Amino acid sequence: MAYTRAERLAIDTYSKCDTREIKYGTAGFRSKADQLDYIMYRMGLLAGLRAQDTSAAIGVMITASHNPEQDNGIKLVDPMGEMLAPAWEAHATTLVNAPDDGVAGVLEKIVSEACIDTNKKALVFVGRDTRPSSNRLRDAVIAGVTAIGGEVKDFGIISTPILHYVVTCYNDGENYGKATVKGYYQKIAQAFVKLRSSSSSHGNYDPVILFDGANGVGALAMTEFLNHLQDSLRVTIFNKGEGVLNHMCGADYVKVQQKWPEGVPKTQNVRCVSIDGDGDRVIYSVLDSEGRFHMLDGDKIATLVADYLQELVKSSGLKLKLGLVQTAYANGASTAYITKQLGIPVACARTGVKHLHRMAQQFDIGVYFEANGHGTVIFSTVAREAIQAAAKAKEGHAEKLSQVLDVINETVGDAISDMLLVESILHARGWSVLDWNEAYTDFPNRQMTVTVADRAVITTTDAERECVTPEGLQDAINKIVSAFSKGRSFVRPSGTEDIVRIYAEASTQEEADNLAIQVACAVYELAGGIGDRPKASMLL
Ligand code: 16G
Ligand code: MG
Repeated sequence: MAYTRAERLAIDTYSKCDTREIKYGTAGFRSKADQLDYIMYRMGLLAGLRAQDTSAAIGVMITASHNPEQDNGIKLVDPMGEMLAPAWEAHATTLVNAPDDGVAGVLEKIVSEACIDTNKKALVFVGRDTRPSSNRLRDAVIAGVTAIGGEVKDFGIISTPILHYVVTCYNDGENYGKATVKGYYQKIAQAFVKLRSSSSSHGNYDPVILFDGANGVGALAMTEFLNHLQDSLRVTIFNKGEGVLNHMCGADYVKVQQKWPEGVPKTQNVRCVSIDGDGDRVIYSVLDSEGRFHMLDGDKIATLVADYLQELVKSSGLKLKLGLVQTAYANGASTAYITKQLGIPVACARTGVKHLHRMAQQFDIGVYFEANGHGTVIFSTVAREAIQAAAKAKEGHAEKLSQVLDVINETVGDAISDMLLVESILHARGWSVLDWNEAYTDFPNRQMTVTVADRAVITTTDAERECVTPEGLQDAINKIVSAFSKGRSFVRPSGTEDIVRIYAEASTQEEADNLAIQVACAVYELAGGIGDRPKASMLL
């Protein structure tokens, strides 16, 4: 097929406005929204080819997640809800970096390299977040898909996990569930309500929740969930869209700033559930009777979930290998608790859900969470079948385990499904959020960022825990860390922004702050820092 028409549109309507080389990053392309039109158009073209390549529907999500409202981004979803395959990330990068009059050539090259039958149907599912720019960018994606003769099913404003869910369901012949937005709400909500009615323990559990919707799509999703939850939870939704998206609220703000979100009343002893701008991350927090702030992040959720699932597996007499996947950002206290107290194996993956997801597949039951609240649980086919058989035979808690399985959105991290899972476990255990928080105490930690001329000079190994280049940087970090009690620190180039990230952990907050500043200075000196030298006022 000649792609003359596709190239014509690339030149006339979606002309490239950027000459910088850009790369399909951790979660696709992300930048200021006004620089994205040509990228969206080209990703529409690519999604169409990928659909022909896989003979399946491909998902396109338009969102910049927790980034500021003026940003936007795009990520492609492969047939079984996974992130785009690495070979296609490379195609995406090539296509986006081609000049306008090189678009047809790149498309032809992809077709020949991947041996694509271009007569095949190309079906693309498109979803978008609530950003004002998402509407326009959606049109650019549609223009791309249709320029190569493909067809679009536009799901409108939906959360990222809903898009992953409908793509998966459609492509697996609706085994996993109905491939509709309504089907998503119904499956997860019904499983939750059923699980709750079969569990009797209440103890310190209280169904009252303050929900921080980050002024984004998650607030809409929670509103819809409430229509299906039959009053099992008493949720009040704040930051519904009246304020600016992700601004001083939402999961990323609460996690990084370690602060209660703006816009949510400071009611003591009532938990707040914060989600991010596209509804795939969740963070819990609470103010205790003295008004002290406690945060329960992805690590705390992972430990709660892994511990509970392990208990259900054991009591059902099942021999399934359960493991937990974290990243270098996992608090050291959580890793120690999981391995020493719970006896559950822990693996460490590079940042980015796709890396954790792949590593979690080595277990029968793989629990994976980033500290930032992004994660889920995945079950192998063997595990799923064993659980279902044991549930039928009414062995131990197998029935409960099979109900838990239905509350989980396995296709990708899903803030609300994760929240419902946490609520199910707290309810079953009869725990308040403060009871849950007592499992272990986080080591004080701090994050910082440094801007350098070229962040690619920093390369890492050992799941980003060690720097390979620039020379001398890791030695410098080791030396700095050795002076701190219980010190740990690592640096990595961000996959979503043009910055280097620094993480530091130590036995007091003051030490963690100092450690972060010293390591940031080492990065600044050895990796070509630009702008102001790192100082205390730049701590995140
Ligand atoms: C993206 C990733 C998230 C990761 C974050 C790291 C997905 C779907 N999302 O949001 O998992 O934690 O990037 O950002 O993979 P950074 O590279 O800027 O630190
Ligand atoms: Mg997100």
